[in-house]
Amino acid sequence: MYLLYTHNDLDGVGCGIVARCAFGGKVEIRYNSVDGLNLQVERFLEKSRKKNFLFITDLSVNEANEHGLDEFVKSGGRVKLIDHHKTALHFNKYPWGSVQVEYENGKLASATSLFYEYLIQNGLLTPTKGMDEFVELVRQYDTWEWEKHGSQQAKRLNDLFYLVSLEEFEEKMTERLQKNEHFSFDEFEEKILDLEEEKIERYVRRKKREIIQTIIHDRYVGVVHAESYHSELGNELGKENPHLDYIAIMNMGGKKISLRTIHDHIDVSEIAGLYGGGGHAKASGCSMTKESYQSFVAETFPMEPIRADAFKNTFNLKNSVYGTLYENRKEQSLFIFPSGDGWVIDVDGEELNEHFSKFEDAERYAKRHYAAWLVRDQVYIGYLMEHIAECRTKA
Ligand SMILES: [Mn+2]
Repeated sequence: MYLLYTHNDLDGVGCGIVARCAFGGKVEIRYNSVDGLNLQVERFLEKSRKKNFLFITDLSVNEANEHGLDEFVKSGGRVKLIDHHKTALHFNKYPWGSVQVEYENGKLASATSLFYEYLIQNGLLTPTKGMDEFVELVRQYDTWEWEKHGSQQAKRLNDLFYLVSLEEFEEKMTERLQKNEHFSFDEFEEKILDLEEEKIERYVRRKKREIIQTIIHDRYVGVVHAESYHSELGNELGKENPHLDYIAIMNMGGKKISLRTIHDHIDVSEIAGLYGGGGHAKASGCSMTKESYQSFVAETFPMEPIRADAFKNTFNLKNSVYGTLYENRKEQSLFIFPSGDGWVIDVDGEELNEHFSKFEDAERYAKRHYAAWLVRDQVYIGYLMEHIAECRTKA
């Protein structure tokens, strides 16, 4: 009998699906949260079932279990831990550990792709085209590569995973991979995925109006409250507000915080680490502690959300030689205009000392320090008219 203890996300369940394809009913699969795995392994070690072969994928164990498993293997037990998180690399010192973050060609690995290859190499599974395609979609989703290559199929696979129950997903996909030559969605799935996409779009649009800008630990943060669609939100809000270092998503009911960034110079796993959490450089999370509640929730509660830039303008445009107008919640007017060989910012009639070589840098400054947004044409024209009038009176 085989046992598989794996993660309860798409990559973890992808491992479950290839295990089903390889072992059929001869594998017992347990899907775990990051915290749940250690309990599961403790129980396994208590029983110390040497007849079974234990696979652990997409997750790693704590120190006590690490030693426990090593003792178990030394006394004849069979274990294989396969993971792709860089925080698990130290398991490679054990003959039963196999952790690989990326392939030789520079592509990032996922637990499903590593486990699939392991099963093939050990003669436990015969690869098929359909399985290759499925595993690649899981890998692209889990490593964020789908974003770069715009692989909607990978994104939709993950959406579908959350639309049906975990058990149903495992069963359906296993059956499909065993039957069909190529991997694809059926007509009904395509339909519900289209509906889901529209729903996410509406949700994200609403959340764009709720984002609060603040500074925590010297980083500019966009704080938003949301129960679901964290990756879509983190991505969309991050792209819409590139002046923010990262986006923090509050799940009050679950008492959890998700952190997302689109920037390469920010590592949100370090920020999550400050509050006892962790994860990847671009996506991480932590529990909501008293301390993080204070900074992210209590202190931002009285603040007003920032507005999105006006997007239908024909006159008040970014990078304009006539100047570009911004405003903020304090009703300050920020006018960015070219001066000399660069750009300067005028705040309520006072020119700032800072000089910027690019418009984008000036705008970033205005958005970070003043939480400002691009105003509509109407406001811009009013501002210009007023200033012309002022010039006339002075003359
Ligand atoms: Mn993974």
